[in-house]
Order: sequence, then C-alpha cells, then structure tokens
Amino acid sequence: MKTIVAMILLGKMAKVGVPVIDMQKVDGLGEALVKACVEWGCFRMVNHGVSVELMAEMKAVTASLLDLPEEIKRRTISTEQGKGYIERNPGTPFFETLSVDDIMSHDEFCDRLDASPQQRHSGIEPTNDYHKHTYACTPPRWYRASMGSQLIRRCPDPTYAEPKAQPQSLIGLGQAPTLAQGRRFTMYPIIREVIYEYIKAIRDLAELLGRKLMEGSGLVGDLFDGWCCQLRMNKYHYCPESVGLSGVGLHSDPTFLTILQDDENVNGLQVVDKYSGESLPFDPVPGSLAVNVGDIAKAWSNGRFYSVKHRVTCFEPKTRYSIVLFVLGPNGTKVEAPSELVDSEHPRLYVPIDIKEYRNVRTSKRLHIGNALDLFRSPAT
Ligand SMILES: O=C(O)CCC(=O)C(=O)O
Repeated sequence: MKTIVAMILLGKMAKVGVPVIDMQKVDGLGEALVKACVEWGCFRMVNHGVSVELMAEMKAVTASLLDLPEEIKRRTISTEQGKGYIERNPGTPFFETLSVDDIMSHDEFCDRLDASPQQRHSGIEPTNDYHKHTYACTPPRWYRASMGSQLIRRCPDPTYAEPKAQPQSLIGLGQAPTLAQGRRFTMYPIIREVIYEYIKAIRDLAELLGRKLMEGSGLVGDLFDGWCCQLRMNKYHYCPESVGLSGVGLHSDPTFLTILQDDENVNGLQVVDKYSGESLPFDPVPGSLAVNVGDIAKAWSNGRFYSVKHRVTCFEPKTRYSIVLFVLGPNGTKVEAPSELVDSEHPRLYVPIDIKEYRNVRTSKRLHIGNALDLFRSPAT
C-alpha cells in the first residue's frame, strides 16, 4: 500500500516537477531553460514551432523505414562508434535504430536505403513485372491517417505468402520480411522531403535553444552554429515478453543535448532525479518535444548543467517509436567551458574535449552514465 501511495506521489511530482517550457515565451526564456538544465537536465517544450503534421509525418516515415527488410537497413551500418543502423542485439533485444549520422548528408542516407535501378535488376529483388506491381500496390497501414501522402509503396509479389508466425523468442521476434520472401520497396521523393523538412525544423529549434542557453548563461551568440547533429529513428519492438524489461538501459547522452519526439501513445521514458536519485516518469505529452541534457553540456557549463540519466522501460506490449536529434558538439574544435563560466568559485572542471574521442572512451570503457567525464577532469580539480 505504502509503495502504491509513493508511486502515485512520484507520478504527481514528476508531472509538477519536470519543467514544461513555452518556447514562445518572450521574457525569461533563456533563464527558464538554463534553470531546467541545471536542476532537471531535461524539460518538455511546447509551442516549439515544429508542426504536429510534420511530427506525424516523420513518425510515419520512421515506422515505414524501420519496417524495411533487414538487408536494406543494413546498407546504412557504420563502422564508427555510435553511428549507423543498429539492429536488435543481445544487449538491447527490443531496440532497433536507423541513423542519419550527419544531418547535412540526409540525401546520402536516403540514397543508401533506396533501391537503385541497378539493384532492382541485380537479382536482389525479383524482376518479373516490377513496374506493374510497383504501381498497383497496397497502401501502408498508416496511409489513411497521414496527410494522404503515400510515403513507401509496399508492392506484394503475386506469389508472395505472408510469413508464418515467428517463434516467440526474445531475439528475432516479429522479424521484418526479407526481400527473398518477395516484397519490393521503392523510396518515394516524399520520404526525402519529410526527412529534410523535419531536420530543418528541428535544427532551427536547436539553434533557438542554443541562442537562449547562451543568453540564460549571460553570454551572447549562436552556440550550436556549425555543430554536428545526428538524427536517430528508434523502434522498440515490445511484446508480452518484454513487459517490465528495458528497451534501453540506464545511460546519459554523450551529446550536448537531445531533442526527442517521444511516442505519444506509448510511455516508458524515465529520468533520474538529480537530488533524490529516484527514477521518475517522463511521460509523453502529445504535440510537445522533450529535451535531455547530455555529458558535453555538463562539460561546457563547467559542471552546472545536469547530464540526466535516463532509461526506457517497457510497460505494455505496444510498438514504440521515437525520433531524436542529437546535438553532438562542434565540428573540428574541442568543447570547453567559456571563460565567463570559470572563476575562483567555479574553477575549470574539465580539459577541452573532442566529442569523437569522448564517445570512443565512453564506449570502450563502458562508462555510460556520465562517469566518462571523470576521465577528462582538469589536472587542478
Ligand atoms: O526513445 C526514447 O524515448 C529515448 C531514447 C534515448 O534514451 C536516447 O536516444 O538516448
């Protein structure tokens, strides 16, 4: 009984606690953002300027792309740490993610997923009656709910049979059909447009955040100007067996900040309270966007910002999607706290950090909860 009361109270606290910030607020926006970064390491944005239609379209694109056969998604695997397509694996059996590693090269990402004319005739896809079936195809299931754009046409082969139910093991549950099973895919220009528009809108929002964080810190300038950003499209393959288990385990982000479109229909994101260490629900609010502060922001702010630890837990057997923009850090220069944030009371905590090196150290030493920063401490501290 006590536990239930405590859980209800925590739920209430989280709703009251995690700041919700109106991005159209004229006065005090910078200060409100900095306060949220310091005290919570996370916040939710409303009136953020990204239209709900575009958010819905991007979710539809995400669902469609992650529904592609494995061999197509694998074309975007990368050898670089933290980049490229990550398929389900023993560490994260319910989690799968596609990545536009550098948002400036989203066209290259789309090209890789798209079947080129050469590939269409290479034997990877069946060649019989290709066009006939390409244009006489079944709309995807979200088609009617979207703006009426058919983003990917699924083209059933006349000889195609629905795959038999997969064995209910943790890995391999509900595997996407493979091309060998007879489906054909063509990426349509509208997919590129949606990805492009979404990246542009979220990037503009990130720039506003960067300017306001500077302002709230008593500085002036475009903090994120020219910085590297990565877009990830996540799918959580939840099923009855995953209820109560982790979709993604406890971690902080190795980024400056993360702008998250979480799934308005499926909760599960939890954040660790800076002061009490309690896990609190960070539940979705339709139409809003969430922000998590990462390790690089903690270093930049000379330890003021809280790099929030968070996890995603499965509470119900429903597929969950999320779309994240990682604002990683500057391109080609190291991150360090501006001199205005360093004084005798706040001595410089960290040496200048190269974001790529930071990510590699974090991964190789398995320091995923912000503790990799300890390896970048200034000698004096
Ligand atoms: O899917 C989510 O809601 C959060 C994903 C996440 O934790 C991350 O991208 O770091």
